[in-house]
Amino acid sequence: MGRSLTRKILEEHLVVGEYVPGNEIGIKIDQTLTQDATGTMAYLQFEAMGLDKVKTELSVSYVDHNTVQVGFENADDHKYLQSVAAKFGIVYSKAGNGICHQVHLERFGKPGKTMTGSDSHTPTGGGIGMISIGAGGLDVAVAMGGGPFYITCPRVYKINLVGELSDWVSAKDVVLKMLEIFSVKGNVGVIMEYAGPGVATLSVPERATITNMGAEMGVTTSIFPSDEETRRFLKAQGREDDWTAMAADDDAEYDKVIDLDLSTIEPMAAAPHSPGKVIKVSEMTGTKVDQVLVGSCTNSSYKDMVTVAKIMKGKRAHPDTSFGIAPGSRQVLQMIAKEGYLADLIDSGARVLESACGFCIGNHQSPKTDAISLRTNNRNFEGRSGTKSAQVYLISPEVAAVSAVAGTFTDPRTAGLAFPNVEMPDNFLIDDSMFIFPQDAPPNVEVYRGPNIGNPPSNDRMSDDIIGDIMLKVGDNITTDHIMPAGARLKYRSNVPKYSEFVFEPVDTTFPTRSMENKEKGRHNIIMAGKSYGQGSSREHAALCPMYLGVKAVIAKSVERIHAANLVNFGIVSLAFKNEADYDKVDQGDEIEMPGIKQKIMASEPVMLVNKTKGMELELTYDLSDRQKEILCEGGLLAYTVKE
Ligand code: MIC
Ligand code: SF4
Repeated sequence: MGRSLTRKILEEHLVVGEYVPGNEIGIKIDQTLTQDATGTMAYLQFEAMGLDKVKTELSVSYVDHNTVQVGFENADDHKYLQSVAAKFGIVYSKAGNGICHQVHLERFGKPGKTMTGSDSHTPTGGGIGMISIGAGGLDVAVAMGGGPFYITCPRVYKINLVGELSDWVSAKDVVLKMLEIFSVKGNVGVIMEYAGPGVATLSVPERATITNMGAEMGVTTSIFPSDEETRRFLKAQGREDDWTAMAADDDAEYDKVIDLDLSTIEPMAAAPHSPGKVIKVSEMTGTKVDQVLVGSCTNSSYKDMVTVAKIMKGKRAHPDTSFGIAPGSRQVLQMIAKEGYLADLIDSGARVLESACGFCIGNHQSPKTDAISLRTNNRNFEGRSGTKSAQVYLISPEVAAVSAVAGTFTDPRTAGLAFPNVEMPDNFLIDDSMFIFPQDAPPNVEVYRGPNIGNPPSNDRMSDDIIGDIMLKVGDNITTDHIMPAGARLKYRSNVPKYSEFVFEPVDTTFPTRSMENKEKGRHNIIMAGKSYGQGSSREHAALCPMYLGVKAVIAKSVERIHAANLVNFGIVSLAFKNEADYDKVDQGDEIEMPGIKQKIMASEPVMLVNKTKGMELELTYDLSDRQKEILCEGGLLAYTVKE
């Protein structure tokens, strides 16, 4: 039996374990990326490891999330990141150079390589044929230090693409269709491998739109083969030498195969408040829209922006609709400026936003109360836009543009417009002057630390028993945006004590004070949750800040992959009820004991939860590798790594 493309790349990089789906394996990482909102912690942790230089082929530090710079904090962080990059041999991408995933695809992505990045949309790199996986900052720091990166050896699904997209239907609609099929949960431990004749009809940035939003399905990553189209893209980026052909064997084995006929897909949208609530745009036509925003790492490529410009040319955004565009990279911005498309967009009334994450992370452009906002990004969790009552729909650039003109939700197929056929350029504009490349033998670089930057707090070694209280009980689908909000709070990412004041802010503002008080009494804090806890972002602060507040355990029906790894990395035990219905037998405020938990976990024995308040005992389970058990015992990955 032949091998899938996923298996080929993973086997070539395998350093720990055996390629058996479900097993924990360690792989060698060729490239890493970080962004500023997770990067400061990742580099503080890297510094704590005491190495002189990164050991990867390439590590890039992007500044794209916190570029609003209200107050000194963000700018201080940028300076810290720049100095640390120079010291440890990391490429630094200055603020204004663009969104990490878009820029990395343009300038550094290489077929057949492995990458991990401290951002959940790192799978964007799958569009160019890489195994590119999102992780917490600490895992990325370990990979920068040359340590293996651990994942569950995946089950691989083949998505066999056939046919061709109709006019006005684009890559965003393909991935929304995928979300309709696979939903946002139940896909942990899976890699989606795209194949089939339909692949050749999609350009690399279109493929990247599809792999980018694989993150919303909760998969480990998604990947496309590297073919002639990939070569064409790399050649146009002046990097043809980086190209290699990569594909699965014809007789490759897969855990599941589904056919997706591109010609049957229609313009789609994800309705509030989940990327998994997929509907057809035609169901919404006529609904008034208050805001339309085009950008983010999902849909901000040259092709996306030119498509929007061609639709908007000679027209105007509706007077009642605020219309903004954020090109994904400086390359895209420079090209659309030089080719006149930017002028068409400005003429149409577009607000030109910085090439950065911006609106996608709720850093600005929060819509009005109860607004209907149409956005080309990938997440529409409640409140993520900065306005709790806003109804955010995720749509394609084509739907965005026609709806901005009409002022209502519009199916582009019925808008009576000529289809803007945008060709991929033969040559992209190449100007790498906003990267700062490290010198081979850097002079003594002094690392800059502003007053907002503090060393990450450490955890104690795991205690023998957990004796404490259920401090919070939440339901299904709690995202990391619920646990550790970004937006206006993003500027405290480098200051854990301050940022911890906002843990669970959208759910229960009393959580931090209650938890701190309980911790000071010497009791342990426990969180209880339903299904798919910790979905969304890779932000390790969603584990690090609860750790700081004394959280020792999370009992959930299920935890999403990156968050589960982050919990272990910060010494928080993640448990589940043996009998899921026991979730209803424990309430917030209940006094809990887990006697001998440390010894039981080390001996792979079941853990008992003694509910002192209700006078009952319930059995808990856990799914931890031997390595993860050791990490928990040490109180987290940093202590474990430094000890090794
Ligand atoms: C996001 O889209 O939620 C973010 C902001 O890019 C996060 C990273 C972060 O919280 O810094 C992600 O996707 O991992
Ligand atoms: Fe930035 Fe949004 Fe992409 Fe996250 S999803 S990396 S915030 S553009």
